[in-house]
Amino acid sequence: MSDRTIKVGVIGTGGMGGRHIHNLTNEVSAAQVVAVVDVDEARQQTVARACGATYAFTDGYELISHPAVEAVLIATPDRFHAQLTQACIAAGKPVFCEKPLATSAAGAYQVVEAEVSGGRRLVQLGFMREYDPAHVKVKRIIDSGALGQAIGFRGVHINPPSSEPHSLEDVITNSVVHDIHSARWMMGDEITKVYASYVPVNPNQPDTARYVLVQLHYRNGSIGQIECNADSGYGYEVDVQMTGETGTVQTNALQSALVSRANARSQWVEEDWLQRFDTAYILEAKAWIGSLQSGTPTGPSAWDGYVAMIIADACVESAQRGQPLTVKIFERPAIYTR
Ligand code: ISE
Repeated sequence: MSDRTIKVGVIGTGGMGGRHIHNLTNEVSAAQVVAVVDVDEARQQTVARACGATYAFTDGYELISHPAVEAVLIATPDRFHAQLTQACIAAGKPVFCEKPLATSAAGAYQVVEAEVSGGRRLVQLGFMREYDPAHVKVKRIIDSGALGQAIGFRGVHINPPSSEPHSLEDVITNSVVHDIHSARWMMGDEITKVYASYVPVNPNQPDTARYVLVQLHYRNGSIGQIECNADSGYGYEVDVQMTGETGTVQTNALQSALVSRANARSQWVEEDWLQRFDTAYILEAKAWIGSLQSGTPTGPSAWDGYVAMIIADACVESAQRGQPLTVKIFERPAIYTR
């Protein structure tokens, strides 16, 4: 394990990119943000000054090929993820890519193909629920066998109030994709069938989604369910529950204190994922930088991103057709050991 500093370039300095830059600069002593990219030049300059980055560009590909950049973090809008990740692989640079890996399974597969043909794992994907202490506790208990064999997964995902209607595709590939990954990771098994249903924002806009429910079937005979509210109107919550043969285990919906006052009980609800998963983002960044120091890849892989997109695509199609769909998962290439 080396303790050398890893010089990171970050593409995208908005909400998520800004948080990653903050964490890499202030929470991960072995990381140094040396370059940033944003099409918004004013923001790019402000962020570069604040984190001490020497280089600032408007073009992600310029950052990827810059010799001062050893590793890349991608936090752009989803539609740019796959191509930028492939450029990092082509340059032989380790890359942390925010989820989703691509906006379709076909796009995600191209990343997997590029990584496999290079013969080594370079990609870590931002399915950060794997670093959330509440999720990790549930996973440990289920994996310990204390509740017997796991037979059920339940994921509840409540998004903050939203002023814009979201498309069905967007809700599934941007939000539900997290729960799809959690469903695979928690159960330690593959999903073989999905049945998705949804309520559009209004009946005249059937390509929008306000609320999505997905039923899952696993290869091992277990079943699962994902509920996603795209516009809660009140705050942000993410929880998982696992059912075992002899008991259940679940994350605690809210971490805040329970206040009783004037004949009422209340609890503060987080505003968004940056608040709810603040610790997870720090632990995720530490794990990524640690893995670059040790040379041992860790965390969710491009394969996980690809499989999640196969299932996400199937959910979109299932919801549109109103029918359950069988999902075919291909053999996992040898470079993806976990
Ligand atoms: C957002 O992009 C995230 O990644 C959050 O973790 C997720 O909960 C939210 O639904 C997404 O829109």
